[in-house]
Amino acid sequence: QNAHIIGAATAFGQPRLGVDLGPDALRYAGLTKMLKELGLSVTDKGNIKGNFEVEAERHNIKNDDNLLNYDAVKDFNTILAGAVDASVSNGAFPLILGGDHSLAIGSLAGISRHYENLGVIWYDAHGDLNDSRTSPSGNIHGMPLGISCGIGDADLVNLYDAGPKVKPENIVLIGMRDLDEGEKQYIHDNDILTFTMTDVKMMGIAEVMKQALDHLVEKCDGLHLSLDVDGLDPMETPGTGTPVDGGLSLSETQLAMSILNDSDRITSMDLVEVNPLLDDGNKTAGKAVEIAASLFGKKQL
Ligand code: DIR
Ligand code: MN
Ligand code: MN
Ligand code: MN
Repeated sequence: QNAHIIGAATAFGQPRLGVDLGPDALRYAGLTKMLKELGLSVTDKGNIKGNFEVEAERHNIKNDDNLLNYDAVKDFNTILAGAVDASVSNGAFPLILGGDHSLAIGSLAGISRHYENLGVIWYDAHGDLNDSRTSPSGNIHGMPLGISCGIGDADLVNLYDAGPKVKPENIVLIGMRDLDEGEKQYIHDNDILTFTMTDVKMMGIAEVMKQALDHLVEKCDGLHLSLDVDGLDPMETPGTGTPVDGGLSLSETQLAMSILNDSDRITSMDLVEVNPLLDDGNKTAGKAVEIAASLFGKKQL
């Protein structure tokens, strides 16, 4: 299998600079070497970058609809969608490195062209199902899954291809512990299969992953994993912009990833919200590389 590493070096979806350095932090933590040791052929497509002048000087401007860095997010994701689409067209597995989670607008837009029923596993402390009315922050990294389902700003919903990219019945949320009221309402109204941290602790992550796969494998023709490192506990992954206590451990996440590897069904991945400027050394990127290793088949014995 050929993996394409696509660096999505954006910080526009939230206010803190440094998450745009996440792709390079993951490279320095040994991502490519690890993937090659697992037998994959790897092509690093380099970084898609935001405009650094804008990032440093004009970062954090809101549009009339309270959306932060709206034009920058839209332009960035249009370019990213094209790169991801090209990788899938070439038969590669796109591994999209963040960057903040707003990049999933572009990754899902590029991928969804290739599937009728794209399944999405959203491994995160947050649902990322806000729109400009329900968002407490105006940060677009709290909205990409909602936008991909067709709610919110029309230009973002119709980015790259017109219309929604994902159906709510093809989504599974895992690790949830910081959902806004509007997001809870959307989850209930659309019956989205959701495993909160309480569910994970009650059932165990292995059972959660089994039920997640049972929900998706028959009806979905592709399975995208969108993994926000804040899904893990901040003791594991401190280098991230919106940490939430009470999260998944590295060992639970490794188990989750090896169950996904065993399923042989995952077709693309986002690995997002690593911010080396907030980190303890480069610890968070190191953990993220271990997570990717388990997804791509690293075994403990
Ligand atoms: C919050 C935080 N729900 C918001 N979202 C984050 O701003 O919409 N997502 N941090 O990863
Ligand atoms: Mn489609
Ligand atoms: Mn999150
Ligand atoms: Mn997220």
